Amino acid sequence: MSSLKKYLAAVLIIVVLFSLLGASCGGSSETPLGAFIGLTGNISVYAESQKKGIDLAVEEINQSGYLGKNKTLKVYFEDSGATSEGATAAIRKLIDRHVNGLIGPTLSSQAFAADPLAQKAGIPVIGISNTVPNIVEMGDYIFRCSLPESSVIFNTLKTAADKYSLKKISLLWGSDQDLTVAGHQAYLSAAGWFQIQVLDDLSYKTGESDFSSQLAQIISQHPDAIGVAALADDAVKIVVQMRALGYTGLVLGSNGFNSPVLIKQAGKAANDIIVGTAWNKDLEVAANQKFISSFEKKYSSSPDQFAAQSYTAVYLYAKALATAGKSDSAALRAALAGIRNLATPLGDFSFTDKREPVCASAVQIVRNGEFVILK
Ligand code: 1QQ
Repeated sequence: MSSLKKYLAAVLIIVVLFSLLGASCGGSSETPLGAFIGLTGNISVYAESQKKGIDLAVEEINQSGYLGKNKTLKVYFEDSGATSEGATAAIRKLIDRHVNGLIGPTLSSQAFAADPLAQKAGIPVIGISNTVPNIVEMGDYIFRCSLPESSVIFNTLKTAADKYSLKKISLLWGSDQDLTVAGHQAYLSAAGWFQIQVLDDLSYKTGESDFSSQLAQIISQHPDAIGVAALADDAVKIVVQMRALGYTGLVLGSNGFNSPVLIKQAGKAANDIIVGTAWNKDLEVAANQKFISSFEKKYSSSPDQFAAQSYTAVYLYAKALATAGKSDSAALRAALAGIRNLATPLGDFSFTDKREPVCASAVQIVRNGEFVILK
């Protein structure tokens, strides 16, 4: 080898060594995460907010140097639509991309189909709007920061019953979706617990758009409130039709009601809807007030529960990355499982030993086109 070649080879080796050393000693690194949410279809009202919450959190974390010098996050998005097949296709793409952590999916029914793939791949997944029982039980890589309907609806009925002396209610629910079946089940058990009589217990199927026969039957029995387990698009039709039939009383909602889009689309018919939530703008903690003002600044609109939960999920990953000091999926999983009392827009957030969320919750009522806390 000529001395020039030797010299060039030596320079090359030194450059490679320095770059390797740089990467392992605080050089720049970007942790890839994946979000699979229903950006199209009838659940896009939720997923659009979820995407905004994620984008805002990523921007804040990367700009503030939260993860340390030159360490950043990137979230890849895959649209799941509203189906289980869509969710499994979307999660597969993200697993193939070798993301270190996952966020989503929007619906519980999608989580039942897709989360086992994350478990099998050994990649943690945080549900941001899955409220049906038995989600996290599918495996130790599965977490959620969304409160289960069983506890939220229990609180909703208790708060409403105390405030309005409810003695008898009727229920209307979607019989072919996991979350509406779970919402119905939660209302039945809570009503049993508080000794509230259930007069009519009627269901509908996805795709139905005329609810007048069920509603006429329910209204004829004069319940003190009507409990409805439905996604926002059905919920809008149901409340508009019940008001058109002359019902002016209380409506008890479920997690699908937690979108301001429902209030916008149902207009005056939405007044006196009561719904339990994991997040409210009036939660007076610093992390929430900061979230609300940054959100309003970035998007010129107000956040909702779905944005607050997705934003929180990104911070949960950031906290886990900062604690673990490494970004492989197993280390992330372990660090997530150890999170206790993290200040978030959902209040002080912890995971239980079973990877369920512990955070604030509230019961809201729609007054003059706005969710306000029911006291
Ligand atoms: C679930 C839900 C939905 C309302 C989220 C959009 O709570 O599927 O569990």
